[in-house]
Amino acid sequence: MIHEKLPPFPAGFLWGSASAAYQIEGAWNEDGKGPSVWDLYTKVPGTTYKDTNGDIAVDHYHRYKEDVQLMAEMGLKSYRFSVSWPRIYPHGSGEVNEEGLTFYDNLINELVAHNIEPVLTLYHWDVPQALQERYGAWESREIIEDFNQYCITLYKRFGDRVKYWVSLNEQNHNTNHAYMLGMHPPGVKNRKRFYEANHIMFLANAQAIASFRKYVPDGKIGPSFAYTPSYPASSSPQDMLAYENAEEFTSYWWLDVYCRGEYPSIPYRHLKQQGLAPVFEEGDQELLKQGMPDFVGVNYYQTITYEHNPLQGGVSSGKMNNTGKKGSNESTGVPGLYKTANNPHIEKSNWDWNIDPIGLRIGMRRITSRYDLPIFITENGLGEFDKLESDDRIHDEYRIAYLKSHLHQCKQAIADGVELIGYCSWSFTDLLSWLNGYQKRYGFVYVNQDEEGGKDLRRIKKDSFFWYQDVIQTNGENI
Ligand code: BGP
Repeated sequence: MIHEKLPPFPAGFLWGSASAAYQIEGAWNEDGKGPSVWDLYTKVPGTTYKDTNGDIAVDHYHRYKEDVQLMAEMGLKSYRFSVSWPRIYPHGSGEVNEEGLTFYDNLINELVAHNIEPVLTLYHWDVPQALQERYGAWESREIIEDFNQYCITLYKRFGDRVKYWVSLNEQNHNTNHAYMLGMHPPGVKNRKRFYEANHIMFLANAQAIASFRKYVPDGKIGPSFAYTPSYPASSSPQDMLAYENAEEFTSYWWLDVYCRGEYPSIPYRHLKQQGLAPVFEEGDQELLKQGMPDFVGVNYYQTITYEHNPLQGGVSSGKMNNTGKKGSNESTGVPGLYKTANNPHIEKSNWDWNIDPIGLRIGMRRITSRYDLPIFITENGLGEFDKLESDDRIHDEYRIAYLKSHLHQCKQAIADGVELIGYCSWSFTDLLSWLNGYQKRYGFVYVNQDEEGGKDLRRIKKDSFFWYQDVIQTNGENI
């Protein structure tokens, strides 16, 4: 579709930016917080880039007022952050840590005082270590009730001021790394356990949404999905089939459950034949149907192109670029289903992520056609090396170009008929990347922090800060 004229962004559009507790807060063992799985995992040598961990991160816990001040100066309309579960329940369940609740109370009040809509993520990967030890966290159905209780505690405490909620952040990405690639805690490589843990997470997500209806009846909730729309490497029927497989197994497997309460039938049957399909217990189907969201949260960074992958001798997992050395990414796949391929039409970042703004429009259209739900972009951004100049400036014109081109495609998608309610860039300040340390930066605000530590953590506005400030002020008129 080529539109002669593009409509403006809707009034009240949630111009925002995002973060996650583990990546910004630090204060990992302060004020009664218990450890999360990440607090332990990152201390095992070799698990992260240069063995970085979130003990200090960018010290947002102690500097949240300064950070919110910067958000207000920028004119942000919304700010997405996550609550650290072990800060609220140090032992995963049982006794509530009042000091943890107070921290988020203060943060939320600060946001509201500056007319910034808080968007609260309930789970952004930092499950309490206590639950990992007690019953294997997401591998036990016991977690459904513990997660539900934790969510209810937050609904009751913050539901009066927080109207936008994200249930689970990137369940797909997190479980893929945790149970297939062995790169997130608990570091497992087992397809059966991957599908079982996912099923339990789907149930926990549905239960949390069902409770939300009771406690925050005027609020809106949805999961944030790491959506990486698929392309075929060529028009050969074999590549087309690989692309269909990829879209079913890497996208609809999650989106269908979130938005329809059902697994897509073709992949489910395939996994069942292989003995890998998740086990349904009585009541599961009904519960999944209770988890229908108000919006689909989309975290979009790139598209991925797929090609035929033979069953015998096909590619499985390959090396991932976590160093910023362009070209070091290797093909990965599932033999008999698909493998990733290079897309020669698309530029790449230094971490080999495909820069594809039109892919965002394509993805949003696919979601709209299939589920007809509003979309909230809860993450989108460019991770790159930034250079701090001697005059304390950061000229990140590459980030401006990235964000501008993606926002332009949002406008196109709105013209296509996508109901887009908001856009949160990733991220507001620079922060700790789970596996890539501090050198892969995403923020509008530079934080003087690196892998070696010991820096003063001061905040410095990048050129993109002023650019986004203008975008918000003009409601995206010049995009
Ligand atoms: C998403 C996560 C974020 C963030 C982002 C950038 O998958 O939800 O927490 O980390 O990706 O990823 P990375 O830090 O690996 O570049």
